[in-house]
Amino acid sequence: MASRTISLTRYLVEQQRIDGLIPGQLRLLLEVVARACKRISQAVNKGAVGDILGAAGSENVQGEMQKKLDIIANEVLIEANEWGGHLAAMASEEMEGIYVVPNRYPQGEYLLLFDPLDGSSNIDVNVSIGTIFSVLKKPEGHPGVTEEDFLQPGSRQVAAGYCVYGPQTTLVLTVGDGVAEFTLDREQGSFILVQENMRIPEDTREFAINMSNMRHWAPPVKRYIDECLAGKDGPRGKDFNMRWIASMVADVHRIITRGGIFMYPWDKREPEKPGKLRLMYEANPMGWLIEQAGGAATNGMQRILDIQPTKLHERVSVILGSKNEVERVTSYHRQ
Ligand code: P6P
Repeated sequence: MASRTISLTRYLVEQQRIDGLIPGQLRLLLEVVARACKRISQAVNKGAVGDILGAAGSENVQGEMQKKLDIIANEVLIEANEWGGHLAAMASEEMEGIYVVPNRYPQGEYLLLFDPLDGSSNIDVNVSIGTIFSVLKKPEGHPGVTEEDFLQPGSRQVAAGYCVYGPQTTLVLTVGDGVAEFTLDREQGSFILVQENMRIPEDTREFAINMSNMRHWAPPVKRYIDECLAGKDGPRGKDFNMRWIASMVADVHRIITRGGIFMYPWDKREPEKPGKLRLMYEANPMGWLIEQAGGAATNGMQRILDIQPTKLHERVSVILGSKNEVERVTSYHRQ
């Protein structure tokens, strides 16, 4: 009896054959990223045994203290992707500028952006973390590659996904034809398809936000959360539950799996910054995945994927998840 399991490789080959959405070079890119995620998963799973927990003693471009695993994950993704000939350059949360593929390797037509290990504050306490990635095409018409080539709105992505390093190691990705989920079978060493066409319920009773920031929120966000907290006797007429893992990958995976709304809104602690999360390698890939699964993603005023970036590490306010809830919060911003 032939195996009924479909590996990531077989899924990508079949998708390529069926709808041409995955040209050969993009299929190669996605397989290389998945292989890098497997290696990151092995490193994460070692924990203290691998002497890789704790601070690296350095800061990243965001001014955040780097963990050893942040740097390891970044290096794994760079080394896995630089020689294959599918990329022109990469950009990472952990690096100030872009990483242009060295001349000793062939240059490709894709640009890869990633947050190599999102949720770093959870690494040392054994809570789920993950890798987020986004793929753009290098603009044609000029030789070489510059940072400006990366500054494309999220609607121009050709692939996006994340890998959650949790009780399972799960890869979720889209190339614009719905969202597919793969779980790592460590015995085979392969990502196995477990779900296609993931769908987010349009309504939810579960919100995800860091409540400790409540006093800093803008009125529309405060109004929305107050209504949720008022429960069935309040204007929403139903009780809500709250989850906040402080790992965007884990919160988004829960929402893609069972619905919910995730919010990291602007707040007045740093009024000059539009938000904490990054547009290019957190909000854009997650926003496209959420939309491809039937949800919505805005910054409170406009669709995340329509935002024209002005710099590589641009921050943004993020409201994403179950469509009807995101539309409600966004409508409060417009009143
Ligand atoms: P806070 C992790 O550092 C992260 O970038 C996201 O993964 C997560 O949703 C958010 O920040 C958590 O932020 O302020 O609650 O620690």
